[in-house]
Amino acid sequence: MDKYYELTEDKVVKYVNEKIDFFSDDAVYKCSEIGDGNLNLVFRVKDTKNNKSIIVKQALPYVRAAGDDWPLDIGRGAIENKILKLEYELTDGLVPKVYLFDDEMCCTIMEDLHDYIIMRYGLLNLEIYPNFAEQITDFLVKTLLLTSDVVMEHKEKKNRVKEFINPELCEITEELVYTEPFNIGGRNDMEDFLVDFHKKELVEDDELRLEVAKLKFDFMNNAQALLHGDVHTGSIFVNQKYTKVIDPEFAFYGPMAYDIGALIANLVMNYLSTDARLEDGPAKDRHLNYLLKTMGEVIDLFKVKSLKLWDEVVTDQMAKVPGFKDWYINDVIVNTAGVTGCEMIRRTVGFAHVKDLDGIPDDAKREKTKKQNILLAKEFIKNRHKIVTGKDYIKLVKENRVH
Ligand code: SR1
Ligand code: MG
Repeated sequence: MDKYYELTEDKVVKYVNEKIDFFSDDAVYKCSEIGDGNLNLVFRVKDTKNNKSIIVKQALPYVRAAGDDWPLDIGRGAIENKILKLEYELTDGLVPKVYLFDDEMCCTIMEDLHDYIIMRYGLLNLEIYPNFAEQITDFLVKTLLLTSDVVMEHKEKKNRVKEFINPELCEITEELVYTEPFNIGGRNDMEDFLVDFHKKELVEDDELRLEVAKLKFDFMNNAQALLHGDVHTGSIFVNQKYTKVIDPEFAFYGPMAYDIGALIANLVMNYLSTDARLEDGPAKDRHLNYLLKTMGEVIDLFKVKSLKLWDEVVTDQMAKVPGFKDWYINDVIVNTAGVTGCEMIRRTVGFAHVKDLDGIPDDAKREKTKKQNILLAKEFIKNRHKIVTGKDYIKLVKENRVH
C-alpha cells in the first residue's frame, strides 16, 4: 500500500507511460475519468493525434458511491485481473484484453472498447443488439460450466476456489442483495412512496423471506462455478456485432444462477422502464419484443448449449449418469428465477439503484413501475420452480406490464 496513490486525470498519462510502451513520442493526450460504477476510478487515456487509446481502472480503498467511511479491500483489483485473463482464454475474447496489472497501484491497464457502448445506456436508447443472446450465452456457458466440478479435476478446482476467495465483495452481495432489502434500515434507499409498500410486501412477507434465505445460503455455500459475480447491463459492452463483459471484481466460486439471474433481472427492469417511458407505438413495441425475445433466448440457449457442451467436456464419472445433466441444469435455471427476483428488488429499495427505474421522469409512472417491479420480483422468487423455460419468462413478464 506504500506506493499506492489515487490517480487523477492529471497524473494518469505519466503513470501509463511509466508502466507500458503503448503511446508514441508525438502523442497528443486527452484524459477523462469515465467511471460511473459504484467502486472504482476508470480513465480513458487517448492520443488524439494517432487515434489510440487505453483504459486504466484503479480500485479505490473505499466504496466510491459511499465515500471513505465505507472502506474496501483494494485486493479486488488482483482478482479482477486474474479472472479477466482466465475468461479471455475460456471465451475466446468475450472480455477486454488486459495489457498490464500493477499490484501496488491496484490498476489494470486494458483495451479500450471505444466502439462499444455500455449496454444499459444502449438499451435505454432503444438500441437492439442482434447477436447479444448468442454471445452472452457463450460467455455464461463457457465461464460457468468449464470452471465447475463437472469438468475440472477436483483438486485443481478446489485450489481455484481458494485462489478466488473474495470475502469482502461477497459480503456486499450477501448484505445488499440478500439481506437489507428484506429488512428495515441498513443502507436501504427508497423513494417515500415505497416505504410502507416495502414494509408490507418485503419485510412482513414471511413466505418470501424464507425463500430469500434459501437463495442467500445457496449463494454463500454452493461453490459450483467461477462466477463473474455482477453481470448487470452496466457490466456489459455491446455494439451491433459484438459483446464484451467487463468488471468481474465480484468473482468467486458460487452458484451459476447468480450470473444468469443478474442479467435477466436487468433486462426485465429495462422492459418495465421502456413500458413506462415510451408512448404506445411501433418503437415501444419493437423494443419490448426485443427484450422479451432476448430474455427467452438467454434462458433457452443457456440450457441447450450447456447440455451440448456437457457431453463434450464432462470428466466426472458420476456426472455422466443418464438424467444427471438435466437435473443439474434444471436446478441452475430454477435458482436463476430466484436470483432474478432478488436483483430486481434490491435495485428498487436497496443501496444500489439502476437508471432504468430511477430515470422514469413521470412521478406517477415511476411509482407504479417500481411497485410492479417488486411484485413481479416476488413472483420470480416464490414461483421459481415453475419458471424454467424462455416461454415461462416471456409470459410472466408480459403479464406484468402496467402501462
Ligand atoms: C457497494 S457496491 C454496490 C453495487 O455495485 C456493484 O456494481 C455491485 O452490483 C454492488 O452490489
Ligand atoms: Mg461493476
